[in-house]
Amino acid sequence: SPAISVLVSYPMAPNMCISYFLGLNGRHFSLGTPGSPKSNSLPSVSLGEAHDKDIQVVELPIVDSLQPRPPYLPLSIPEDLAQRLHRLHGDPSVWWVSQFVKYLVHPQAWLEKEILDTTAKLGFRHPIIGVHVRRTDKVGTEAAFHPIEEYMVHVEEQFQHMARRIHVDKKRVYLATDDPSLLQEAKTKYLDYEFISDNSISWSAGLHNRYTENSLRGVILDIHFLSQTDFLVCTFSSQVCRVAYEIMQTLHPDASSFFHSLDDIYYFGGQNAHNQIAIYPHHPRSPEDVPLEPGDVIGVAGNHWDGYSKGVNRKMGRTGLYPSYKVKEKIETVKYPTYPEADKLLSNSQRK
Ligand SMILES: Nc1nc2c(ncn2[C@@H]2O[C@H](COP(=O)(O)OP(=O)(O)OP(=O)(O)O)[C@@H](O)[C@H]2O)c(=O)[nH]1
Ligand SMILES: [Mg+2]
Repeated sequence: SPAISVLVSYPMAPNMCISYFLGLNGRHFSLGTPGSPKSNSLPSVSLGEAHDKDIQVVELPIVDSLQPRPPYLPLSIPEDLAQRLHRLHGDPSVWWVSQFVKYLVHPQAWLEKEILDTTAKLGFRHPIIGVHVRRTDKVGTEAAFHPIEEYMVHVEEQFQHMARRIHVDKKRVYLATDDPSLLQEAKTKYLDYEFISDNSISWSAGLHNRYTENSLRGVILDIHFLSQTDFLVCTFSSQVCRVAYEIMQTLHPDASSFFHSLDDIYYFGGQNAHNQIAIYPHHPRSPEDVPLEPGDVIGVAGNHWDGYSKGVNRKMGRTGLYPSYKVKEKIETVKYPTYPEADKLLSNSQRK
């Protein structure tokens, strides 16, 4: 059978999104000559499963530029799993994304060794809370500045919750950041905490060193350790923390609530519309509020984390605030192929 080429097309912007590989989540294929250097010179066709075996070039563009937009992009979930997922997981959409991430980030032997060595070197132990502080190019462009104090309020709160369930021998924080001055600041301000962090990784994450192999290794380790923590305090506007949160889902039955984001709600870059459904009526109490009737569909823009969310009531086309508890998630389900033959292969190999 012909070799398959995978073309990852992504604009060479500084925003080289870590999530580009998750274009795999869709099945948008381009036919063309294998090895052809320019993916956009290829005629693009969306093909169904039945034709997969003849595909020679698989194009994985930035998700935002997928055209036409397939229904199976995040945040949708497979129809055959939906009922069980709703019962077992607080955020079925992120669970589904995490299944792909689990497969894609599986470490090779050298990385596995490096992870083990670094775990020992840093003294990474539980209980531990992961704090990701995204600074440098992000601040003032794509996200606001948040001082360390804002993160630590939530860290302290989580440790207090934790102490009711388990013995907290030491309040440990895994600190991942692209701001190398932050570790010292945190250590000076929070003497009763143990900060676990490799400051040389933060130095390597600066704008001038970022696109080096060493820096890549650093951010991979940071994401790994964040994902291994018991709770994340971060800004979901950063892909770094969202990937850590996704990986975290693969390590627990339901880790959907193991985070506090100072800004965005969870999203998958390039996702299809994220909608909610009103379950209670809302009569505006201020001009900023948007009215709700049960059943109204709201396109959610964000959670203000003060009891209110912001979104557009699609029925009336009006944007405004509404109490977050008055809606539930509207999770789209899509008929995915179910691969019954894979189950057979699995049971055959188990019998051997
Ligand atoms: N080691 C390390 N690097 C970081 C951290 N936060 C950000 N970085 C650096 O910042 C880069 C972010 O890369 P971008 O190319 O902007 O990727 P993105 O997907 O847009 O991610 P965000 O901008 O964070 O949403 C990473 O590749 C790292 O080099 C961190 O906590 N640790
Ligand atoms: Mg970026």
